[in-house]
Amino acid sequence: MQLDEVTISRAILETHAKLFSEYLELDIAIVGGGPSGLACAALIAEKGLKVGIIEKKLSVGGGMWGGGMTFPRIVVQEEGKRLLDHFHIRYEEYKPGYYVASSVESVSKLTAAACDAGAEFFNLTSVEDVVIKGDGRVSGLVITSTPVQMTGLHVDPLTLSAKVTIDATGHDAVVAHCVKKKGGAIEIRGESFMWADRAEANIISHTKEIFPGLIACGMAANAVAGEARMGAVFGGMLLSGEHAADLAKTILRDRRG
Ligand code: 48H
Repeated sequence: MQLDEVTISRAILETHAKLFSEYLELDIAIVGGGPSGLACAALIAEKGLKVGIIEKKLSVGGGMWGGGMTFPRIVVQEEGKRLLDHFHIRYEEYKPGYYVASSVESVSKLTAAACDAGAEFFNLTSVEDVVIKGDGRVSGLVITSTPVQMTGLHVDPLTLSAKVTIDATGHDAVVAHCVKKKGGAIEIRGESFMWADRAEANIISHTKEIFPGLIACGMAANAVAGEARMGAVFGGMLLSGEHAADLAKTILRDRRG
């Protein structure tokens, strides 16, 4: 078979343009493809909802790739072990209740699970603002190409709509800040000191709808709530992703009535 360069280019352009156009209207927009966003995406998409993950960087995985201080291992506590099992992530028990997994395997299997469940990825895409109209809820996202953002070129963004948005942008809680910057009533307390036990115990209660249509998930949930950080223990990230998925489903169901 002879390959034609223009056909290769057209294959990429036409298929992605079609997908992108289709995914401009989402059930759930997940901003940030770190561990909490990936877990959330996989667990919502498994239920047949239309989920898009918008990730600013070239690769998803966020702060999980590097494990603890570049040692590519993560710790997951007892409560999160069932999610390691769910995503087929292998682990060894270091001490009772402390499970250690490869950070690379963890990111890869979470990503594969999200793909297999039907979530779509939009990488190199940065969220820079939100859509809030008369009903007062976050109903969409303003997105731009990360290279455009990085170079500071004056190029106008595009917009997508989402029934529910999940802020899974980690320490920076970017979407929450977008809402607050334009006068939305969100109190962002900022992350507190390292206290792993406390941070992990409280992350589920902080994973909630922080503004109509917007759920804070993962490290963003603790950052908004003024909660402690936890270092390289990741059970809370997976459990927060799971909880955000359940909340999003409930919001959609309640809105349908
Ligand atoms: C699109 C964006 C934007 C934007 C950022 O940081 P993450 O890994 O987030 P979590 O919450 O899933 O996991 C946190 C964990 O990695 C961590 O940092 C821990 C446990 N720290 C503890 C401690 O003590 O330090 O991923 C967030 C993702 C990244 O991939 C960003 O690139 C992406 O969000 N992102 N995507 N538009 N504007 N901003």
